[in-house]
Amino acid sequence: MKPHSRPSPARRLMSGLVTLVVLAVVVIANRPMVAVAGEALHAYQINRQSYKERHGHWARLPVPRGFKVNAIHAALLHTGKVLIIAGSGNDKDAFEAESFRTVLYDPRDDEFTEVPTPTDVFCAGHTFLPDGKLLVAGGTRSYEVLEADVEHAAGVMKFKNESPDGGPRVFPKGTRLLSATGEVYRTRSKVTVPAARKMAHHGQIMVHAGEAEVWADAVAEGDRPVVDSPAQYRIEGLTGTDARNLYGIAEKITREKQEYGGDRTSYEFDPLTERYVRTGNMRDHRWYPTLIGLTGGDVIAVSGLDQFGRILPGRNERYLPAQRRWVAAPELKRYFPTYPGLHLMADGRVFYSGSNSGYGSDTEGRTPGLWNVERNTFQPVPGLRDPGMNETGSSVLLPPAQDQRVMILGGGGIGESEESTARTGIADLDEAEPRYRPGPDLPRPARYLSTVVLPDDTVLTTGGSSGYRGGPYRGQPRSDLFNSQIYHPRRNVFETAAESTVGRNYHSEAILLPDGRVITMGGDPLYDRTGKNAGTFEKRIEIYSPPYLFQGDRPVITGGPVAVDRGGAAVFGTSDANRIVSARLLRPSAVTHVTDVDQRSVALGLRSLGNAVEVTVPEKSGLVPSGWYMLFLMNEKGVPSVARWVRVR
Ligand SMILES: [Cu+2]
Repeated sequence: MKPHSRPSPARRLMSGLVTLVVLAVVVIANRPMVAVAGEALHAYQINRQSYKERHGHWARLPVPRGFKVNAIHAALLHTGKVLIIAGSGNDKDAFEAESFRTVLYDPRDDEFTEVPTPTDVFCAGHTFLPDGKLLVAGGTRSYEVLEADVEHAAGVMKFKNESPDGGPRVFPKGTRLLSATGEVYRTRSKVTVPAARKMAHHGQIMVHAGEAEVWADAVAEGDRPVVDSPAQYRIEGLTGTDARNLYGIAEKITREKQEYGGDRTSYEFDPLTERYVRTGNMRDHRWYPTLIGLTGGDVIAVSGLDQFGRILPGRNERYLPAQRRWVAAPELKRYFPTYPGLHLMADGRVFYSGSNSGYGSDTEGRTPGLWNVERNTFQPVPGLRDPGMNETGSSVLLPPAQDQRVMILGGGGIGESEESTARTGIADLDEAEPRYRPGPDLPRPARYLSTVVLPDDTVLTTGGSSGYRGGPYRGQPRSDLFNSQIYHPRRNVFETAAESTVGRNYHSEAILLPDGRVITMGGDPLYDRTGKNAGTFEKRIEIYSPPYLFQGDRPVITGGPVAVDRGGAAVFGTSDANRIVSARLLRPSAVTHVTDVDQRSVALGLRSLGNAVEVTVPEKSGLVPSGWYMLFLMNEKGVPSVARWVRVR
């Protein structure tokens, strides 16, 4: 992408004037042509070299017919390909047909390929492991049922087994339970109830009943089978001691909305074989969990809805990569809303920015803070403006990661609130008592804003909408945002970038490509253009070329090692070593619901060696977690090389 040389200012002014005069003549001669002329003028302006140099340029990516999927998740693999995961793609028909999708996109030749998707990974969590595989855990076990569609009252039935003898008991799907008033309920799936356990407690033998939960639906329609308070239910067909030992208990049986249910399937996606490989299941079912790697190499899964759509009450768990299995982590009990925005800090603590997506208590778990995952203590980080507007906001570890500063951008009120905010806040987590300080406001209030760390220590922010899922905002039926901006941390300002042409709200994502461009995908509006009918999922893809790609020649990395040690140095060949002013390792993104725990940019020590540069990698694993990175070299004009993939050990 070598830009042509710039014409002289006088020539550019002259050609611009000629175009304007021509356009003016067209407008005057033919009034209905005004709109067309306006578009032509806009197209002319954004395609000028001088405009691209200042604001960058957007282009549509043609997607072949069979590969248009609902991009719910996206991750950049160390093979250079983009993993785009839909699962059922928020499409109930696809879910019921078990049509789950994943595609790979290769930005080097614009090729798409299909990947078999074994289960519904829609709304799973994910993060890269040190070996470059993508851990994907959770997903969708059941779709939501809106209140208006609940004809049969339903509830979660807890089967109890008081008998320590006779082993586990299995009850098939459709098992009938009876209330004291004679109402009948049927189980939605098979349930296996473990035997009771005998435990010695202060010298006494105590019996703990075995328990297992299952959805139960009333056989009769309407409100009569609704039960508002906890009650016990008889299992039809049991007699004698069985009838005494085995029974059901439900907190309530209602006609309320049934939330999405989580799944506990877990995979490592292998970038080399391009396949999902099963690992041990999670301990809990999780829908909307955040996965984050810790300094020791373990990953934790945080928050999520369980298989009955209930938010997990602080139960988090740990993945042991060497054993490919999940273990309970009661020592990490802490309540967060779903998809919490978490960032690994240099000292191993986890910063919860406050941003989150979708579900959770109005009050609990909403305070930003530093989570010490060794001791399970939490230091609140105060000072954030609009503290009630973090849902569907985004947060990012500002570049370079050494600064230890996290920025939160936008967000909205809890639930389907129409409120949203333009505020940003920045917390310097190196301070002993860190607090959020105001950052510059976004041009417009924004939810679902994507943030992408660029190799030149800036952050692209793009997409989003002011209203809930692109819907009504201040009297307008649709509220997608097309403005993009680039945040400059050193100067603490947003600079206007070229406007995107596709609106992206809920279920959208943007990630940095190894060639320095940014790909944007997805968007899941609640309504169509008129605001009256259901929206359709946005399947178009755009690619943004930042201004640094229009400044002339790019540095070239000609060679170097595939792996480097943390704390060590490595030499990379480059033709113009004396022009290289900075080197950065960018960890590839793995993003969903604008939550990108992985992305970070690490500054490297740099020494010129004539026809090569020597770079030094920082020592702290909290700063440079083990894994694959993109090495970018930047010249004195801020132009990055195409990245070279390097594994940090
Ligand atoms: Cu979602």
